[in-house]
Amino acid sequence: MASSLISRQFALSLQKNLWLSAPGCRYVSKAAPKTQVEFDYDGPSMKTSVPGPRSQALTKQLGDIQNVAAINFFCNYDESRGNYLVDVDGNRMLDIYTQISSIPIGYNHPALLKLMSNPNNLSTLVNRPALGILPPESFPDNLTESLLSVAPSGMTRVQTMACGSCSNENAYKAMFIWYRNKERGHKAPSAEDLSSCMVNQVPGCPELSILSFTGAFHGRTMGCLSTTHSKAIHKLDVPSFDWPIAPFPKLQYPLEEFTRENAQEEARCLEEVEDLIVKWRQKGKPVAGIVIEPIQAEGGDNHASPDFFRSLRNVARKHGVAFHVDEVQTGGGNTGKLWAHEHWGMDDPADIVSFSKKLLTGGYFHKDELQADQPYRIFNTWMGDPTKNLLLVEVLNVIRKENLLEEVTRSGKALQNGLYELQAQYPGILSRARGLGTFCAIDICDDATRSSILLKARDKGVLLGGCGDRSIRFRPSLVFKEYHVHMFLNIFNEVLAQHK
Ligand code: PSZ
Repeated sequence: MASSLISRQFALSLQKNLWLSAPGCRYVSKAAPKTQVEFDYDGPSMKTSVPGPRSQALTKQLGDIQNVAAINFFCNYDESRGNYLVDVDGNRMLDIYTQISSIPIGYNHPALLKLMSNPNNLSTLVNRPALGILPPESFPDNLTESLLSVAPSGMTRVQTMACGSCSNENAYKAMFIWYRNKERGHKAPSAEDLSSCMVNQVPGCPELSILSFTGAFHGRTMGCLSTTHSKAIHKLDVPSFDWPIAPFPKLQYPLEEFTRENAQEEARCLEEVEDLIVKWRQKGKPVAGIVIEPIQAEGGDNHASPDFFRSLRNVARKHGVAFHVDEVQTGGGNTGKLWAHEHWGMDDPADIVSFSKKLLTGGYFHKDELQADQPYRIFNTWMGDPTKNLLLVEVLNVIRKENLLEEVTRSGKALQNGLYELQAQYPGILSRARGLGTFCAIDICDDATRSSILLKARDKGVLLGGCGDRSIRFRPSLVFKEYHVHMFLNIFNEVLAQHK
């Protein structure tokens, strides 16, 4: 099947461009020439409104088995290519949401199809190992070629995991274990430690905390959820740890125009972080770690300056608190760097950096000191999947060979400029355009208008996502070129014109 996909794509790339800018449209973004994206389609092509009849029938069928209220539509992953997701009704959409920001180099990239059709990789696909006890021979080399080749500055160790939430869950555990070992002077735990932990009591289960920020999203599992504060529905009815929550800076955009006001706001938040660390120590629930996203994604694409993060990292160091940077959504290249924290320009940016999504496997990098002192303290059956590392090696090769981070920076500029222009043209609808690379967002006047814009854009063949109370976020894959940006801007303009 994989090889038939490869041969078919050449035929598909010859298909006629079905997308045209609407006549009479005031704003027409200048078309950039299409560059070598040979595995891509030429534009959206819509046959039905979305979800179409086949999607609706499948939703009904699945509805007898699961809750389907969140399902948008069903997909045809065989036919999807590059920047285009094809649905089961034959609609082909320009995908600027990419499976919640988790497709690194587009759908069915030829390099990945080739890799998966190589018979030498079959046993990796078929036999999923319990990695913590029985890894395959190729595993150390594979980690070196994939994740370690992009390790954040100062980190030489990585632990793979299955998803973003379980990466953060285990990163929190690593911070607690590190903190208690420090407190015990690296001595063996006492008999009381060992017996009390068996019944969820102190001192074995200590009163420690993780400091997080208002608006943060770090996952929905039990531990992570105590540090997630983006939407009530994520948290409702689930018991939570009583841990400190510091204010995340509320900045004014464009950032360059409000440097003084924003610096003041960031200083206020940093002060609050230090206050909380002191207060929670006094309260008997010391902060063992701080967790933060380089750009708060689910919470509404909230930015903070490199200065803020550098100072925060120093606050953590000063108080003996671990610093965990959650790059689950920001990692993988969308910001124009493989890791968003690279924009801070630090040699020692963090103690732990967690990832998932575009990195295909979950996991976290960590400093040597954050390695658990004994086996089975950070452990579960799968602890990642070597198939994903195999794919990641190839993804990183493509990123390097095709200079995709430079491309992202270029497309990002075009996207940001286009959003500024549209914002000037539709001041009643759009505000607060912001972004780093193609990791962009814009606010819509209210939630109802946002929903209507998202649906109309989808019916015109553009897939976007929301975040925060009223933002639209842009999360294309790394093969989203300037050509695609202009195609998107023209369609978006048509949609906005209908809302004026
Ligand atoms: O609704 C949801 O559950 C969503 S929508 C987007 C996400 C989750 N993102 C996942 C995420 C993240 O953005 C950050 C910064 N940290 C952790 C996670 C959790 O990753 P997963 O979903 O793989 O468990």
